[in-house]
Amino acid sequence: MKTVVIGHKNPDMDSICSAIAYAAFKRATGMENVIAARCGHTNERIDFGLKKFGFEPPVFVHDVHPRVEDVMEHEVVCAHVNAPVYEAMTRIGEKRFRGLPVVDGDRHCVGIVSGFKIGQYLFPPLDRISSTRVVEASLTAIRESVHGKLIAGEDNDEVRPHLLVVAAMHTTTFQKRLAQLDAKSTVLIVGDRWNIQEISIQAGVRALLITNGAIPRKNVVLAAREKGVPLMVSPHDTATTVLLARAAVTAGQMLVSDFKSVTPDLPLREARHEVAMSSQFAFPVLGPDGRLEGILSKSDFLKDVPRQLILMDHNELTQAVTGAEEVPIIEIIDHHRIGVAPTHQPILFLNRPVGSTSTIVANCYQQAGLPIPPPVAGILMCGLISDTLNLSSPTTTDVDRNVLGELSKITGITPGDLASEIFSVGSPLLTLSPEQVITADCKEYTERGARFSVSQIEELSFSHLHEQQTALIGALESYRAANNYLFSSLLVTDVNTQNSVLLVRGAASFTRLIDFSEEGPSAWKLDGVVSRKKQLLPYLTGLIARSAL
Ligand SMILES: [Mn+2]
Repeated sequence: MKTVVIGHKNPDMDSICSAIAYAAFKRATGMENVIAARCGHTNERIDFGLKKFGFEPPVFVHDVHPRVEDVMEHEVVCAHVNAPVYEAMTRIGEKRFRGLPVVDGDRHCVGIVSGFKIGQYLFPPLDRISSTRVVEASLTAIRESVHGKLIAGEDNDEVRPHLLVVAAMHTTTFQKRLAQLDAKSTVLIVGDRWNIQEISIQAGVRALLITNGAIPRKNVVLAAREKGVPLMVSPHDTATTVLLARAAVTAGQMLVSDFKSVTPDLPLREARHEVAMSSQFAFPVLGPDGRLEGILSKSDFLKDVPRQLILMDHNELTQAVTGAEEVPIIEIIDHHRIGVAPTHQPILFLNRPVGSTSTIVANCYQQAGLPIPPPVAGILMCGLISDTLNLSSPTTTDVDRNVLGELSKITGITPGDLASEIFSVGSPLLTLSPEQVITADCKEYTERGARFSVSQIEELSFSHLHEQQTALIGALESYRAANNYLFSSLLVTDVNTQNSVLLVRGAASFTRLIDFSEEGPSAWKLDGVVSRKKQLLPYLTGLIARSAL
């Protein structure tokens, strides 16, 4: 049973980091075969956090619907296309199968050997009953099939029709009979009847097969050598020898090549439909290269899917990995509103109104009395800092503060330092051009006939603002001019300190009214202002009203 610990779709830092850490926690508590997974792509910031503490992004799992490979038989009993059908029949008998897939040297499936087809070969309809005397196989295959020993002459691998003739008659009758046969294709099967043996050697039969383990006389052996007639001895009685000789045909001759196959990744739901519509007894499971990877039988649908889920940082199925509704969910660790679907079994559902799921995972370690390994503590810090904007978001609780303090002790890393590292990665100021920074989140407004724009970006510090400030102001001026605005502005918010810097380019009649303290040319410090809608816009519209007076 594999346990997949997985966060929500469109993963954020918290859902990725908490999944990795919780999988580590479950392993530490003794659970086996636990993996962390994700069902969406990571971003630059997440990759940075993982790499900093030595983790790879978790396995990408886009769909957990039960698939053919989950229940198919992996250890496939199959027959080689050139193997004697007797061998295939033996395996079918041993395993109580109804047939076997047949493969070539590259393990490509060429068909299915069917018990029914073999039955028809051994017991053909009455109008074709004479065909039971013919076996299309090599002499070597016939000898091996009857467990025979070569006494004289040579093995021969040429596959061709051989006529099985049993000499169970008087010598003179036999001579007459032999004269009517094509000696060159006759395999003569006889017991210790030395005169019959000599006659057939002289007639130049294709091979002489002596039954009951009877050791041929010297003169017979010599004659066979002289005439180049292969002389074989079967340990079985005549009736058994004939039967086994017939089974010397290859599996390849007894196969149904018009068969239905399935692929390992086919959803089980679709496979069930296909199987129900077919009379085939089993379905070879073929990989993309056509090689045999498994076999699917109808009884496989009764098996349990060997996979279960632990949902991290979400509990609503709409946010969960595709197919989650068809797989057992054994645990949910979350800090969101509750919208979980009813479950069949009682499960562990840990939902705490704290700032991050990473906080809850840290609590799990603490409650179990297990030490948090420093790399795990590191990514838990990443998840916690990222979800709570380094404890500044209104969702932050004392639990988060305490946990972050503990994690910081374990890693020896100051939360503030880690926060600035995390938020400087993939920050708009570092990854976007000044023109892109202006337009990434830009809103246009009209007030008293004046049009203007207010853009906003969020950073975790102003450390990258100062070096970009001149370029940003230049970009604002171009943007304002191109759109003929009264002014264009950019609010750069430090989500860590909850302060902003406002850059404005526009008519002097407007900008001279701005009464915040200046932070260089065309820049002002707006301490405590983070909301464009609730804080900045009322201020700006107030200035417009005053400038019009
Ligand atoms: Mn979260």
